[in-house]
Amino acid sequence: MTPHDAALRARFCEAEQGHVFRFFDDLSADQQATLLAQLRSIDLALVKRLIETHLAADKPPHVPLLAPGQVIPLAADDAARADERESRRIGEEALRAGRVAVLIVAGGQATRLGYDAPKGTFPIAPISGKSLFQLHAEKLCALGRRYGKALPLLLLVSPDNHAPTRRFFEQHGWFGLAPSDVHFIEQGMLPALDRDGRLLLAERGRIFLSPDGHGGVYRALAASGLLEKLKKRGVDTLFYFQVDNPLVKVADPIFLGHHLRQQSEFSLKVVAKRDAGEKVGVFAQVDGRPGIVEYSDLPEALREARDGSGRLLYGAGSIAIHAFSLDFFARLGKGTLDLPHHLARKKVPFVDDTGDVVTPSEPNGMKFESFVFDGLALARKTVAMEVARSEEFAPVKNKSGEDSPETSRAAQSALFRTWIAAAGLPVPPPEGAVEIGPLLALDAEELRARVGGATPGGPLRVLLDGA
Ligand code: UD2
Repeated sequence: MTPHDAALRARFCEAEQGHVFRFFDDLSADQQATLLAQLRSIDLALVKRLIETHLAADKPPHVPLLAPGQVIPLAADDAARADERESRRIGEEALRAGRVAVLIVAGGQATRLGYDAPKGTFPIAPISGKSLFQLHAEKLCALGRRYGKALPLLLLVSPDNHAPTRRFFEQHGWFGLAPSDVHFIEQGMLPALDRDGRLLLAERGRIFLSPDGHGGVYRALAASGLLEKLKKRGVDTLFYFQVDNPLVKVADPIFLGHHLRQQSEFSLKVVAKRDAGEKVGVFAQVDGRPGIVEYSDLPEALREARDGSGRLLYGAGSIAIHAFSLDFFARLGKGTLDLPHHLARKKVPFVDDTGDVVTPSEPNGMKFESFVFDGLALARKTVAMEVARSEEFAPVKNKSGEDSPETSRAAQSALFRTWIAAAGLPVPPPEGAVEIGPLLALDAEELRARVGGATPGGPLRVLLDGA
């Protein structure tokens, strides 16, 4: 052991984490090097803070004061529609000027879907079976074509799924994007702790680490050096979404317009929650600041509470689509404004004192993640805008049931059917799958402009990719 490594070991012992060296002397040189590298990446001061925050029994949890948030409702009258047109104009102007980059968070582990590859590679288009990544990338290509300016694509990946994600893009010719416009940003990893606040070993020579949450994107992006490059290129706005939603209107100009007109630093889209139990965070005032309260943190009574007209009082469900100013990202990325870490109790296989791997039947480990939306409280100005679920949100979360591949494909087909009707084309029967590729049309108006009035000769499959 070098003096440097001995000092590292001393630091871990001092922090009462010396057990991670329990099997060190029996490891091969390579295994020792791997373990030391992992240990060097662990921020012991943060581990100490996590223990103090989440394990100290004498600390009652903070109960925030909640009130419903202010949301721009769906445009329902002429004035609102005129305002929407003005926002669209401003948003389109920004897109034509190349001021917008797209950021997709795709570093998660897709555990609930039970899919053993990066979630973005999951086949989701109703007929072609195009992957989530392909649909998102094709939307970027179509936008670049429409506005005459390519949009840089930033992908948040984890050290676990970085290589397969990059390979997927390479193998598919980057889905038509310029490789120099696609940037992979690796997020950080955090250790899990047992009930006594001790780091868990996944193997004798390996600490259990997992991605640090999408809140890690602020720091990861700042550390990547990309923020400066984007700024030089004239980008000042980021359009953010989660990889799991094939219906996202990428770089929606109306949303971008509202965001820019109000000089917002952090904007978000919401939908009316399907029901009180839907697993989405809600937009609210939290201790007097805009925030999103995660579904698991919303007290039952508030989850069910309704206003005079019977609508859920906390019904503004976040669909995790945001616009950010680049400057806000830079400010948070400095790391001086710390986001909280949320705790999730999970079953974490671990090596016990005798060196055997134990697979627990009950949650034994505490995993920690920071959330990007906790940044809302730090934004100088925010805008929340309601959108129609049927047009913008059909996520793939679970293997079956709600928010599954089946419901997502059905929602895509249903939306495309409305576009076909609006274009004056014969509408396919409700039970069949329908698909309109992003390269043919990004929305109903574009479809109408391209094929409206024409009667397709064959089945609607001909509409698939006709770019
Ligand atoms: C998220 C929101 C929820 C709602 C819903 C809408 C959180 C905590 N909750 O729920 O309020 O808006 O989405 O669909 O976000 N990811 C990373 N790195 C990580 C962890 C996650 O990139 O370390 C990505 C992941 O790849 C996915 C997204 O973040 O694209 C959401 O993660 P999730 O599946 O944990 O969140 P979910 O669906 O429970």
